[in-house]
Amino acid sequence: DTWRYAFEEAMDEVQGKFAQKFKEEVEANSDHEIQLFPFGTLGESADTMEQAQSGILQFVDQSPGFTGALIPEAQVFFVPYLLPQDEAQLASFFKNSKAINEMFPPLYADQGLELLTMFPEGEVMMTTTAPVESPADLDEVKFRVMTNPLLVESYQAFGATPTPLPWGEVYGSLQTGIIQGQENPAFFIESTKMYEVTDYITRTGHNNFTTAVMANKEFYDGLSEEEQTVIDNAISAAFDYIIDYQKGLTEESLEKIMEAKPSMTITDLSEEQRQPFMETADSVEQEFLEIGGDQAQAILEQLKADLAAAAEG
Ligand code: 6CS
Repeated sequence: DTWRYAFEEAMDEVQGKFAQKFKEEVEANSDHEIQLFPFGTLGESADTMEQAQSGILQFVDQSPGFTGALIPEAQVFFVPYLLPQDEAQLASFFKNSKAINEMFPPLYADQGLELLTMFPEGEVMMTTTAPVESPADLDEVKFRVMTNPLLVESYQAFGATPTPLPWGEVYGSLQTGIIQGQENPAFFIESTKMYEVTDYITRTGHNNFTTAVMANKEFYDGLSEEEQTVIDNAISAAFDYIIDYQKGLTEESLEKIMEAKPSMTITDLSEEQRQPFMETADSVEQEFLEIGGDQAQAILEQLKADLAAAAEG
C-alpha cells in the first residue's frame, strides 16, 4: 500500500531531501510505497499537522516553530543562544539527546503522534529591509516569526514587533511592506528568494533551525514489528544523510545569494555586537518555564545536560 508523507518545504530543500531519502530506504526494504507531498500541495504546516493527527497522512514533518501551541514544551527550541552553531556538535546532540529521544516522544504521543526524529536545518539568520546591528535597529520593525508563542517573546526581547505568520504569507507580506523582516537558514533564504524582498542578512548566531518528523501514532502502533524496524532504520539512514548533505550548505547558499543579488549586505555580528541579543536569553528562558507546559523545567534541564555532553564530544 501507499503511505503519505507531507513536509513544509520544496522537494529539493532540506526537508524534501530528507523525505526522499526516507522514501528510497522504505521502498528498498519493504513492499510499501511512499507518496511525498511538498509544501503547497496540502496547505500550510498547521493543515498537514491536522491531516497527520487524523490519519489522512501517515507521516508529517512539522517544525517546533509551528508545534508550540500543540506541545508547549516544543517551544524550548526558541530560547535564544541555547543551541550551538557547530555542525558536528549539533548532529551528536540531536542523535543522542535524552530530552529529544526519551522525553519528547510521550508528549507527541499525547497528541496522537509518534515522534520519529528531530534534526537541524542550519544557522538561522535575519533578513530585513534595513540594517540590523543592535536591538535598537529592530525597533518598530514588524518581524515575521513562525506561529510559536516563545518565538514571539524572543523577538519582543530583541526589540522587534513580532508578527506570527504561516510560511505561505511571508514573501507577499515583505513585498507589500506589511512586515520588514523574517528569519530562516541560508539555504531557505536562497531557495525561496527572500533576497528579492529584503536587502540585509544579519548573522546573530541566536539559533539553529530545528525540525521534527513524526508518524500518525495509531498507524505506527498498528504496524508489525518488522515494518516499524523498516521505518526506524529509514529514519536513521535519512538522518545521517541529511547531516552530511548540509556540510558547507550555509556558505554555498550565501554565495549563491550574492551572485543573484550583488547589492545584498551580509553582516556577521561580532561577539560584542551579539552581546545585547545574548542578554535577552535569561528572560526568554524564564518565560519558557512559565508557558512551556508541565515538563518545561525537566526538558530544559535535560536538554542543557545533553548539550553539555555533545560539547564534550
Ligand atoms: O519559516 C518557515 O516557516 C519555514 N522555514 C523552514 C526552514 N522550513 C519550513 C518552514 O515552514
